[in-house]
Amino acid sequence: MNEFKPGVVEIAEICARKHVKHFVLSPGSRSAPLTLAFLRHPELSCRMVVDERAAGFVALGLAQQLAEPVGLVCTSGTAALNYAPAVTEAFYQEVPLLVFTADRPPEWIDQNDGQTIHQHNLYGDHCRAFIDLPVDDSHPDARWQIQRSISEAINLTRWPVSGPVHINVPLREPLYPESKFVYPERHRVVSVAPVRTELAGETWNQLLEVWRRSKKRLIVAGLHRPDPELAHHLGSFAHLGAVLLADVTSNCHVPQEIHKFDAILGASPSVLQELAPDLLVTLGGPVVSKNLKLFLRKFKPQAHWQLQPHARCIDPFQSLTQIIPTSPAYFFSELSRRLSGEVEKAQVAESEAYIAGWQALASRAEKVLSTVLNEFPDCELSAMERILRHLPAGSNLQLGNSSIVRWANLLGFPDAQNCTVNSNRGTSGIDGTVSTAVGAALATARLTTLVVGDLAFFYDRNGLWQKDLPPNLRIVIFNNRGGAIFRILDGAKDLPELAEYFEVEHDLTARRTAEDYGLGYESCDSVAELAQRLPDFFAEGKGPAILELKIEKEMNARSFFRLKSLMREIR
Ligand SMILES: Cc1ncc(C[n+]2csc(CCOP(=O)(O)OP(=O)(O)O)c2C)c(N)n1
Repeated sequence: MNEFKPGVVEIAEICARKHVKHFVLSPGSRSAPLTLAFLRHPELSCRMVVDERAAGFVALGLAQQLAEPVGLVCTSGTAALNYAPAVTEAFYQEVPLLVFTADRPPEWIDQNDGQTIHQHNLYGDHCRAFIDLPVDDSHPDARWQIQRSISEAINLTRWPVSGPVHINVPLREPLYPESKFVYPERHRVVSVAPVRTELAGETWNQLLEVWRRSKKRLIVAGLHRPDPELAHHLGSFAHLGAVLLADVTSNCHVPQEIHKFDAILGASPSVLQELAPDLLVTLGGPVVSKNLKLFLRKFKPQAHWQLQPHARCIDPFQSLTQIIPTSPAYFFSELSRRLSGEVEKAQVAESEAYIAGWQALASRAEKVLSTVLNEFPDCELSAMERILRHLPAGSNLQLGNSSIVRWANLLGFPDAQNCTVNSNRGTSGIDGTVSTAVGAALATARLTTLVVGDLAFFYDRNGLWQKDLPPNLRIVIFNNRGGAIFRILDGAKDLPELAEYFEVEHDLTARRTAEDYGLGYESCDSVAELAQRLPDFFAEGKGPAILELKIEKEMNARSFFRLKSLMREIR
């Protein structure tokens, strides 16, 4: 047995046994035992990120891609507070994080000792669980408590709903070992057997009765991680007789989905009334489109089913009537199996008018978008359109808040592109965009492109402070010299304080940041030039690079209001 911190050494071993293999560490003395135990474990891979706020988001990006818990380790005090934004985002995005914060022993709290704060339940309700480990690990029972707590913490990052779990680790001096660690072999761990929830036949009968009775069936997919099984079952979507609206962050695209739905939903209330669903089925997390939220809140369905593995009433459209605690993949495969008989085919015919109505409007929305793109070749919508068009198939796209993700949602993806999309829409912060993209790029060999506004980029520059930036990372900055979103927000746009106190106008460029952190850098002044540069920018072997588009806020606002007025005329 290790004489030095045996409990901590066992924590590292249990993480390895339970497949928590990636750790993002930040420097500190109090956390040294944890840092060394993870670093020296032969099966664990560790990365050092100095700034804990950035570290938290790097871990989030890694966990998003890997779909497995990623560990974080920091020292005590304000270091731990700096994880709060990423922990909160992970909570709402349902991304598994295992957060270790080192702490002073409890008797030292409030004793004017350095980096000592109240760490009990530090992230409040934004964690799946908080676990305070015992300070002394010499007694076997204390270690039994530590061991089962770590198993439990890892289990809770995934089950029943993924998210962050906080483990606070009070540590006494000495903090630096004098001898090598000996990791216990094949340590006992507690695992949770995977389950697949299926609905009883009687429940299906009740659901199918509602399904058949409803003529206007609408399926809305919000933020969701890529799920090949779900994609496969949605592939047989055509015969369900329903309309699918897939948010840009849903990773749930099928050829039959209604493209440009965000633009359609900018139409006048008399047009939207025709689109009101009888039955709404939702899956995934938040949706980007404000038009969609307003539409569904105004034209409430008679029934609204949400597919989710827990009983909490998350009801953003104020219409929820039924939680269905199965996986979306199971739900759609079983639904299409049960609807594949002759009788149901007749039902499809009945809902055809509803589907055709959406499709007709989709082609009109397409024309509206083309008009704006032609009239305003140098707006951000146009820049986003070029990026989406040039994005290599199968690559990974990270979208910044707030106008950036909205432009992408308005445009949608060309069918065959098969890209994955992530955006921190759990809380829609601008505070971890760059770091999340760095984490995502580290986790995959696929090209990972972040498209981000200038404020969000400069806010989170520390995410680029890495020993080696991943070669597959590309960053396109729409630099409109401030937060242009405020110029298109009713209320904010006409304020005399707009430029200085909302947009926060500035003259920064990313050139020196690129130099500091070792990224390639190029800039351009027009969307046409951007489009010319994109093929080379996306080329393999180029290495991490920034492409900064300098663009006018005013042009953006004008194009947006033109789009808004044209959308209103869609009929
Ligand atoms: C951490 C955080 N602080 C403040 C905000 C409020 N906010 C939303 S968008 C935005 C401006 C973003 O500017 P930029 O990144 O340049 O994008 P643009 O508005 O130009 O699209 C701000 C400050 C936020 N979402 N998150």
